[in-house]
Amino acid sequence: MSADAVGRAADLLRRARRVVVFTGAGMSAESGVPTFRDALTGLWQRYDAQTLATPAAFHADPDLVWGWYEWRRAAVRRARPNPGHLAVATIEARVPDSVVITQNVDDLHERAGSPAPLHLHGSLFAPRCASCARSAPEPDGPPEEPADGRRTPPPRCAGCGAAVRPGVVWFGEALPGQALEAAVEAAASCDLLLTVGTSGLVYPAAEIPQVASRFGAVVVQVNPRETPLDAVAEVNLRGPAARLLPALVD
Ligand code: BJW
Ligand code: ZN
Repeated sequence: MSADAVGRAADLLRRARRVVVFTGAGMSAESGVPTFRDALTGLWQRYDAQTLATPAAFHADPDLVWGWYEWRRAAVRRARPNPGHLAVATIEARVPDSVVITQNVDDLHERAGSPAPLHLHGSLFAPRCASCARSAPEPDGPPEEPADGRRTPPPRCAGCGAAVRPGVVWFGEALPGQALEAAVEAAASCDLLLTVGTSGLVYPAAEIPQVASRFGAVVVQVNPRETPLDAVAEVNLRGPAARLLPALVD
């Protein structure tokens, strides 16, 4: 990674008045939260998305799906924000007109001090009824780490008695309308979009950097690997978020 590219990106960031930070799973990788598609460590290398992350999967085997998300919720509870999350919060504090848009279902941006990231793919911490959509309390505990793969029956809705489901967006489901609208609007009106740690493969979220570019923003990317977003990025910083983002705000 050339110091020049970092310096150039830092300069663009300093001059920007409206900033969007768009994040994916790579943002939290150095906090110990696995990504989805990385070759050795990605969740979809070890688990089948079709049997865990679709409405049909939950319908077919709610205990399997709920247990898997309980395991992930417990792992995120133990994780801590990394220096990259802190740098994002610093950008927000410096640039009043900034918006954080995340595909992540963890709460590490919030715990690093980002007040209200837009969660395009929902949250591990906002379960709701699978039938009437009433929000449900986050289950207590579990005190000990639930075993990976342990089936756990989901709680029942206090209103209608149906199963409670994780508050995340599964394949084939619509993204939360308000968050998506706010994200598109922020992307269309920013002057710099910083995309961090996303493969840019999952739509419609992957359109966000493309919208920013189409409306004239400069796109800066932080990712150790090539992605389809290289095509719209004016600066590509190839490296890990926890090292490169602090270098951008130093
Ligand atoms: C680092 C790093 C470090 C590593 N530092 N970087 C157009 C074409 C084809 C298909 C579709 C299409 N439009 C829609 C679809 C279908 C589908 C889709 O996109 N499929 C593609 C995979 C082909 N999309 C949907 O189904 C969406 N819904 C939809 O379209 O609804 C239509 C509809 C409208 C109206 C009514 C009804 C329906 C929903 C998508 C939901 C995605 N859900 C998931 C799971 C969330 C819950 C959970 O956590 O279990 O969201 S899938 C998973 O992928 C998760 C992520 O948010 C999402 C994106 O992944 P992300 O964040 O980019 O992670 P990775 O692992 O892919 O990449 C990590 C990156 O980090 C890599 O590049 C690394 O190099 C990098 N990295 N270490 C910085 N240290
Ligand atoms: Zn209900």
